[in-house]
Amino acid sequence: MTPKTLRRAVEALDSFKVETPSWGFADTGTRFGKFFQDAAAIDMNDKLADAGQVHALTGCCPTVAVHVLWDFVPGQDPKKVTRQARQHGVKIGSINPNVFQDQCYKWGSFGNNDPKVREQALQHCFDSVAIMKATGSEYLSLWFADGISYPGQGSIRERKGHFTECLKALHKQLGPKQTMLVEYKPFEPAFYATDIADWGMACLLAKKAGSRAKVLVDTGHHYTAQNIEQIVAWLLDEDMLGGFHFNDRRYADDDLTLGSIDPYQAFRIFHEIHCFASDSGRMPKIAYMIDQSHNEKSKVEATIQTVVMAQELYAKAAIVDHDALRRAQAKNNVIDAELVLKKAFFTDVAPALAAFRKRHQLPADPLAEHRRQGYEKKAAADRNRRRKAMGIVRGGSYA
Ligand code: AFD
Ligand code: MN
Ligand code: MN
Repeated sequence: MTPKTLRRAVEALDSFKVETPSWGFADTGTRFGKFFQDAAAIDMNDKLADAGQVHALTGCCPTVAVHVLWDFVPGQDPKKVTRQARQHGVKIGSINPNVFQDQCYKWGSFGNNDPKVREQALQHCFDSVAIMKATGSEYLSLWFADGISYPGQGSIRERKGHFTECLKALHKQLGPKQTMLVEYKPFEPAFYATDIADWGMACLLAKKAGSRAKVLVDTGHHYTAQNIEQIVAWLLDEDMLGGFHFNDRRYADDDLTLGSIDPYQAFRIFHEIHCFASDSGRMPKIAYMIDQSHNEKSKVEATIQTVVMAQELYAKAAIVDHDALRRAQAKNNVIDAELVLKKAFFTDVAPALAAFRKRHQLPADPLAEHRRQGYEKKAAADRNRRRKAMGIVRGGSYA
């Protein structure tokens, strides 16, 4: 790295923050089964302790995304969770309503043809906005499982109308410093027509909802051949990019750790953002968040791995020589233009990560330090003991 690229990379790392998901620390699985981990978080305090450990080691994860119903049991004071977060050195970040698990949502939430169910889903989202006010959260992160699985099952346009009305009503509840993020997903659990299936639908719905609604790009929510960075560039240009849910995927919404399958794609996404900032002279406000579930990998280690990978790819994208790129593009020098990106992508940014960590008194190798501390072993022993005392029995045969 030259002194100039080192400086650019460290400056980028200083400004890069990524939010960890509370649900990434708890027991999860697939629709084929759950495989439990001894160190999996039992309750919100455990999740915040794990998130605190990731932030203490990486220095760039000050906030934790939480899921209403999973993390805020009805009647629990959100301010208590806010205090717990502070005790672990983190803050509550985005609030994720849950309008996809209750039995009443079998035929959808905002897209349901029963106005009473739509009302119930809307009320849950209003309650989630109230939680935002208590936790001081800036983002309401909306994902809907809504859709139809068979041709003819429902009216696509009618459902679009219901979503438009509900998102508009929800937008009215937001405070001046709050933003709602509309997430899209092509399929799963609906398998014929998901109501918010792509970035265009999310963008149109967000625009109709109001000025504090933006689009959330979950990197796992695209068909295999889709060019995600092209979507990101369009949303940036429309000032409609609200944030990301980062994960990697081989086939669909696999929720694998970022960069485990295609690190170059994540680099290209970050490149579009740095390129926009270079062209426009301003870095847009973007909520970088992780949305992964760790079934094979141990949860805190997988989260540390993801965060370090995100930092590395963000720093690589930050050192692209935009002037050289523009010159090559102006002359249609295809290979030279491509080599500008490749040069940055293949630059070893370890010196910048080392300088960033030294500047912030962080361990040189966060994962090694986590293992040296024996955090996981201690957490497993503590949580197994508590599960036993609480009479929690997990697992059991498939039958
Ligand atoms: C699932 C959904 C979506 C959502 C996340 C958290 O596919 O990505 O953001 O759960 O609710 O992964
Ligand atoms: Mn997501
Ligand atoms: Mn997902």
